[in-house]
Amino acid sequence: MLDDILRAYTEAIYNADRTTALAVVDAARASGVSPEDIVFKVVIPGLDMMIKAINDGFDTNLAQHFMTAHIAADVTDRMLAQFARPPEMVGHVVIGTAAGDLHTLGKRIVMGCLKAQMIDAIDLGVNVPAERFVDEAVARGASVIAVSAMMVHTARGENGAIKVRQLLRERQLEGRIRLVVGGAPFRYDPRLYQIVGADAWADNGVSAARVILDFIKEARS
Ligand code: B12
Repeated sequence: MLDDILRAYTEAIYNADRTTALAVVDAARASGVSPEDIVFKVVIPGLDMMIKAINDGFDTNLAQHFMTAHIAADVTDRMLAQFARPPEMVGHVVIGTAAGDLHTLGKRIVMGCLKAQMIDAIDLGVNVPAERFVDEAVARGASVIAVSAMMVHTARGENGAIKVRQLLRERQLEGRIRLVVGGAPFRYDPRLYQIVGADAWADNGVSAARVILDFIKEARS
């Protein structure tokens, strides 16, 4: 039965069809499938299939990418509330857009991908000052700060990732907290992440989740 549910769910997300994806999940719950099975045997495998399609260069588009992450985050949030035992998060990340930047779409996709991988992604919103990234990361025990910047001046600017790096260094947090960046300017110049002092970058939500998960595992080992 789970195979049929996964097939129907995957078809819906490939069609960027949120209504059908949620209906598949609701029908599965009504027929007795547990919230844990929905997350681990439907949502995450569905996301993995989309990751594979993107990596293999199949003809996936932004709507599919966006809706997959969005639906995954939505369903995961709803199912987590129904878990028999609270699930163990694999780690914590603070994420936001750089100071001066109000673009939200990319960050939302990344968050969806993180949540579906059981990563506690704490959304600091848009136009986030560097100090706040660092303060919140410390307060929330996050092992990764994720900065999204869509414009050249917010990606390279003095108040963005460069300042976050400076603060991490000054407060001697570099061994504990990794800095990951993303957004269009990093795609145009794949060396830019090093120039702004980040530990890594990723060009989409799926690879972002992979890079961040690797850093979380490294911090736990
Ligand atoms: C939509 C959009 C807007 C919308 C934003 C709506 C919203 N709620 O987000 C609105 C209309 C509000 C807007 C405003 C502006 N925009 Co605008 N905008 C865009 C546009 C068309 C698409 C951006 C987008 O959403 N892309 C889709 C998402 C999914 O892609 P993404 O952000 O790259 O995210 C993916 C990856 O980069 C990665 N990623 C993203 N973040 C992160 C973070 C981490 C940690 C990791 C690992 C990965 C990662 O994963 C994501 C998912 O796959 C771009 C053009 C373009 N083609 O990029 C211009 C663009 C970014 N905007 C631009 C400009 C100039 C502006 C304005 C200044 C315009 C104006 N004069 O007012 C304002 C700036 C407002 C501000 N202070 O931020 C310029 C920037 C130019 C530059 N070189 O710096 C662009 C490039 C357009 C252009 N060609 O001129 N914009």
